[in-house]
Amino acid sequence: METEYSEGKSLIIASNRLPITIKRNENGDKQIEPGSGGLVTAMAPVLRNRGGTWIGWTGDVDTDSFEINHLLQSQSRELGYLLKAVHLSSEERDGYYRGFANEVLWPLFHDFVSTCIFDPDYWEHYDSVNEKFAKVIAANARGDSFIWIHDYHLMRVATKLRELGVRNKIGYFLHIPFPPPDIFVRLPWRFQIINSLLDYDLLGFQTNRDKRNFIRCVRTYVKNIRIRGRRQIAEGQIGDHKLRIGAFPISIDYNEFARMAASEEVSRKAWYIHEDYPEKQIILGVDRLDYTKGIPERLQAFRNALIRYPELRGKITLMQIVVPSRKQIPSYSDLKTEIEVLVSNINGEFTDSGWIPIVYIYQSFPRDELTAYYRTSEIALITPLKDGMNLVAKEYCACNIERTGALILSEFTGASAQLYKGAIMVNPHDVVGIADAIHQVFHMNKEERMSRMKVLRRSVRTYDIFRWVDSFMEAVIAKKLDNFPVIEDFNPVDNVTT
Ligand code: GDG
Repeated sequence: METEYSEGKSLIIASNRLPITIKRNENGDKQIEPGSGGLVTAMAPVLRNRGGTWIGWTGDVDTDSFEINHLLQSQSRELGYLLKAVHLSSEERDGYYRGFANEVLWPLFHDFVSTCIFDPDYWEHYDSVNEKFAKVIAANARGDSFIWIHDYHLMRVATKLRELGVRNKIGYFLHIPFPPPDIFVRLPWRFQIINSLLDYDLLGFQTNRDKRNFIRCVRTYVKNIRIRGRRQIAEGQIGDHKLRIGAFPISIDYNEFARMAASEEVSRKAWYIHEDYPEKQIILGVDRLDYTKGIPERLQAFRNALIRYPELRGKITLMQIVVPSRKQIPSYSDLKTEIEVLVSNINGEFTDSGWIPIVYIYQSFPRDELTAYYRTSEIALITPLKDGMNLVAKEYCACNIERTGALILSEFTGASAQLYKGAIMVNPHDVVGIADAIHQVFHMNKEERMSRMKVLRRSVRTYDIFRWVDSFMEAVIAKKLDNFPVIEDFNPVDNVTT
């Protein structure tokens, strides 16, 4: 899709973190390594084509800003677009990032209301750091720049930019779910947040459900707004300000994952991984350490499957990869302990000669190694209690080049809207239902697996990350909004067969 923006208007991206990591070399000097996620891959050519700028925090605090800016400058030359840092003090990091973003918005938007810590100091820092971001953006924006803000850390940025007199078009994409009104209402700063979101020109959500939740909140808590609901993209007006509200399910660089999975190196790695588990089906779980990902419930479901279906013992191995995350937040280290106790109890209960039921890995892997795990596993078990999208599900499908893998997927992931036709859908709170799904998939014949995987792979291939970027940018300026494909949410009633 060719858009006005892809034809030359400059682009500014702002996200909490810059797409880089700062490391120290053997001499102790700082050096920068570029990031490699799907978003960076998709945005890099667009940014490069128009000399764009990516603005964000480096992840370090109280740093020598002169030194960091200098390092970013030379990295920018290599990348072909500019990287600009927002520098934070340790107080700002604690209040804005660890506090308001990760102990208020993250749990609230994932329906974990009782986990929220509504500390007014967090809010003050969130507000002032959003202003700090806005100042850096304003200093780098040109008259024609399109400004694209990412995620829950930066909801107030449009308001701050407008206060600074910036009149450019500003888009916003929320990577996590948007809660329904009865949850959102608990937020002490609900009016500030919702009104800030209405300052954007385009608001993007992962699914239609998130978009509908947002519109319901707006209708409940905002006066004098008109919203005409179209199916994929709605149009709103408040005073003179017009905005668009759409669902844009984020995706992955499908071709890159499929290519990597087919490479000789990954094929070899995949073979070596499976060699240790002969004549067993590997069930793979890959998650950041996070209470939203449903890891304890998944382990309980696996245990339930071993109890109720003894023929599975010795024939399946759950390989659970947990990637370290947000270590400084106490609830995350409690979760780690809970998972480790469960793994050890289940292994203690069922281990038999030549078979350990659960292989637990607490580490982060290089991408090619992760791809080898995807490729070699017969089943992916993805059961978050709530997830904006879940890219792991899409990556598993892209890497399943033999097309004999099966995907068991939580109905509370954003990915379920797109993948429910090929996946086996489960309620992640229902340990018996997940156990039944494991049993069903274990016995599923090759033809059914292949026809399901074909549907999954086609969908991920068609709606890849490049299409996602294009459709978001197109939605800012499109004259007609009817051309955007409608992706219906999964409805559990579709699963009921009796
Ligand atoms: C948020 C939202 C939304 C995982 N382990 C390793 C590794 N990963 C990569 C995966 C995948 C990414 O991390 C995880 O993405 P998810 O989408 O599954 O989950 P969140 O981190 O919670 O992401 C989520 C997403 O934003 C995008 O909008 O889908 O709902 O919560 O890409 O491959 N990468 C490497 N080593 C690992 O060990 N290199």
